[in-house]
Amino acid sequence: MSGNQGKPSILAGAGRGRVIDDAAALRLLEDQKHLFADWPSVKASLETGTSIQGRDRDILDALVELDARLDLVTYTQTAKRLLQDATNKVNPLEGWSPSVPQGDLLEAHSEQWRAMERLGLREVGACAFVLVAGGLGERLGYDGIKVSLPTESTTGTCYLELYIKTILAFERRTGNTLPLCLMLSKDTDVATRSLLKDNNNFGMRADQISFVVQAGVPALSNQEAHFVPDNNSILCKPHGHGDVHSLLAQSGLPKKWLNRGLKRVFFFQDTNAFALRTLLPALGSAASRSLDVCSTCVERRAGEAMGALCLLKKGTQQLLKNVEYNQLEPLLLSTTGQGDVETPSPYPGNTNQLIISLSGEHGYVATLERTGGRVPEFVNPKFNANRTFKKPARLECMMQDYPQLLQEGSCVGFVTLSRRAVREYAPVKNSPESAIDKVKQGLDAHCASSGEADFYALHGDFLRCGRDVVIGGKEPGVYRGLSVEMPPRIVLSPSFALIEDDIISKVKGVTVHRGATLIVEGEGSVELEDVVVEEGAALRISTVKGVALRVLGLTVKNDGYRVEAPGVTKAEAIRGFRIVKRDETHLKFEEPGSYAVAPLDLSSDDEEEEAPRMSPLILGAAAVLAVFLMMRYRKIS
Ligand code: UGB
Repeated sequence: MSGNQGKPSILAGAGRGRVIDDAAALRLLEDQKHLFADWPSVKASLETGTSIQGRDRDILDALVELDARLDLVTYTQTAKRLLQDATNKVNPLEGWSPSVPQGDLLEAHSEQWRAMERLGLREVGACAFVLVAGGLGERLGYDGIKVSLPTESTTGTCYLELYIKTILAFERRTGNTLPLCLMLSKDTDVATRSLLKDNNNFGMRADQISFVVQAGVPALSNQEAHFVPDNNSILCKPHGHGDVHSLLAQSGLPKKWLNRGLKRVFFFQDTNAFALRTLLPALGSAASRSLDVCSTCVERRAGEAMGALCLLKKGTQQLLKNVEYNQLEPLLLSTTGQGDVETPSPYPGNTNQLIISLSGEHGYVATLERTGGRVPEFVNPKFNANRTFKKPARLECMMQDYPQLLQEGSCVGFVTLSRRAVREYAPVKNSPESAIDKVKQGLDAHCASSGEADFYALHGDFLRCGRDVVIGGKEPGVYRGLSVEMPPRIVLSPSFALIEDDIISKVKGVTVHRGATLIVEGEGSVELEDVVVEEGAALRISTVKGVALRVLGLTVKNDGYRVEAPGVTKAEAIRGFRIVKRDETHLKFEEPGSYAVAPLDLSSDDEEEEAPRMSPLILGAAAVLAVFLMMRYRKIS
């Protein structure tokens, strides 16, 4: 893998008065002579050590900067070899035969799932978090940074806020301050840092958050690995999320985390709102099996843009590997004669959420020290009919190829998470147009509107862990041409509940009808008993730290929130709708203390009396006071 490990560039001083006589340097520049407006003059300046000016000098400077960072000789050698293979349709996994690996399978709502959640909650206090967020949302058709996208439009909480709020909830449950590292790129760096700054890091301390920034690698226009001029410089493209390992190795952060007693690192991606919710059962599974690396998987569909975990064998060699979605078909065709055609696929689907142990001989720290975190590279050129490139390619690498750096004796595994109501994985990757194509192929849409519907479906299914919970039906809708069934819009903050046990202990007899909205937000502890949110109505419960609230026997009827045509924001445009608050019942508690909401239903059977009725709420408030006084009396007594 490329990387110059800080060695000076063999091109240093080129065009600036230094004689370049290093054969490798001259060959490298000769190979890229198409970049220069006047190669003969450049060549002369290299041989004589004269300085040149203008664009060609800028190109030389750009090559020097790239070589100092990447070692361009190795980069172009690797590129030529891989591009040759790609052009000749050589299957990089030639000779490897795939079989279905054995791993843990956890079903939501099962005792085994809850047991793993409990263990995960104990272990999460020793976890560091790494979010790879360097990718731009090209496929999504969204020009902003993906982590600023709302996970749902009811509260508008964006991905980065949700991730940070969940880590802070882990902290409150474990008492440990936990680090978050973001891998950014030149495309996402500035915007992500200002999103955090503008929102006061969403409540996280600044010293908890660190950044590593990936730089691009030269784009390649053909199989000779010719670079592409870009004005007075060289066109670079992202090198892939695999950079995270070499950048963390250079940062020294993993060692610091290990020295302060942390045990594992959790790697996750930018637009899967379920990522940190699925962490706990997966972490329990990884810890219970002392895995050095654990991949989190879900059931996979044929042809899905999701890698598949395969146990690959070649002679005596054996490897548990994520076979990426562009490689799976040729591998299966060449070995089983059948392509990637089965749904569900026998091979677990890689959600690219990795749990890696920090310590030990096969731990992350030792492995990074030994390998520099340089995971294998690949190329994925797109060809025209005449085998020329449709668009420039580049060397890429993937974070899930980290296990290939491990040595004999390491323990690599996976856990498949399954939930009947909704798949434990709802990335937002596709524009509405490409989502429509995916659905036509029988695949999940994985776009903003379906991601939002899945979010509500998961929270509704989570709420069902409580006794006698009823979640109303879905409302069909068509958004930007895509049919999406919208469940009741339930948003449960991570501090309300993290694991099924939390719901079981806090929720009983709750009904959220079709088209209704239930929001439980804030850091207080909330219990719900016999609460009904009528069709289309909205109940919002907001508490601050130190609030203990019981909501008892409450029926909510109001105009609620409505799904309406999108407004002007890009986030609404890619969704095809917006949510508008018409009315809500908002129980807001901003002072620490114990509270209960229990409206007395004075509506007696003899309705015809038409007695002047005091609004239930006033009565309710009186009840609150009464209960409050009683509890204070009890507390005092
Ligand atoms: N990313 C970076 O930070 N830097 C980069 O250079 C590129 C990406 P994509 P991809 O979710 O189902 C992955 O583009 O790579 C970040 C797995 O490989 O969304 O096509 C980017 O910001 C695949 O096996 O996905 O596919 C984002 O957070 C499967 O798991 C993340 O990397 C697939 O994700 C992923 O980038 C999936």
